[in-house]
Amino acid sequence: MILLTGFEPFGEHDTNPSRQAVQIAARELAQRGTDVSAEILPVTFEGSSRVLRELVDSRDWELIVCVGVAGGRDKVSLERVAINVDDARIPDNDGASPIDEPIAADGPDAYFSRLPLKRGLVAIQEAGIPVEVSNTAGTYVCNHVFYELMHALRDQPEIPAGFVHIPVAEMLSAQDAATALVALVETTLRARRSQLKDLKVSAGAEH
Ligand code: PCA
Repeated sequence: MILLTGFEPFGEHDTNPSRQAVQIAARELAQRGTDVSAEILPVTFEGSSRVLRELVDSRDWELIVCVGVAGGRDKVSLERVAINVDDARIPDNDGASPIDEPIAADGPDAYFSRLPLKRGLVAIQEAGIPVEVSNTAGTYVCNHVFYELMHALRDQPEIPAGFVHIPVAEMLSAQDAATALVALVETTLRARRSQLKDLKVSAGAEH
């Protein structure tokens, strides 16, 4: 069973395309024989951690991908790294605005994604969807959830897990974002089942 999470709306966003994208992706993956649970997280530092940890602990997952929207981006962003800091640009949906606070006092400075990012990049390109590898997930609730996810799974290195930012719906439809997620999930499962290493494809960037 695979876990995909999206987020509720927040800030200036009346809807959050990550919610629709994970629901469409879950439906399409189910039609192709892969069981997926699509869950929605609150856009709060405290609540997202609590809900995510309960979900992670609720069963043995084969793969977990958390998804959020990134306002300024025009491509699907496969996030490479989660950093151990909250620095809120705007208050979360509880009104909380942590500034320069560690997410886990005893945790490492950062965790890397455990998704085969370059395989995902190529698979999503082949599906015709604009995509990049991103080296920052920001310092708001998405980075927070990404960090919490990897921290919760730190003793289960066999479970691939990571985070994807998608553009706003005006930039990329939820259907196209879902197509990208399906490609990422399927290529990750194939790589894991056949124990394939990630591809050596350059995706270096200045950001
Ligand atoms: N995007 C925000 C949090 C929730 C979401 O969808 C972020 O990028 O941090």
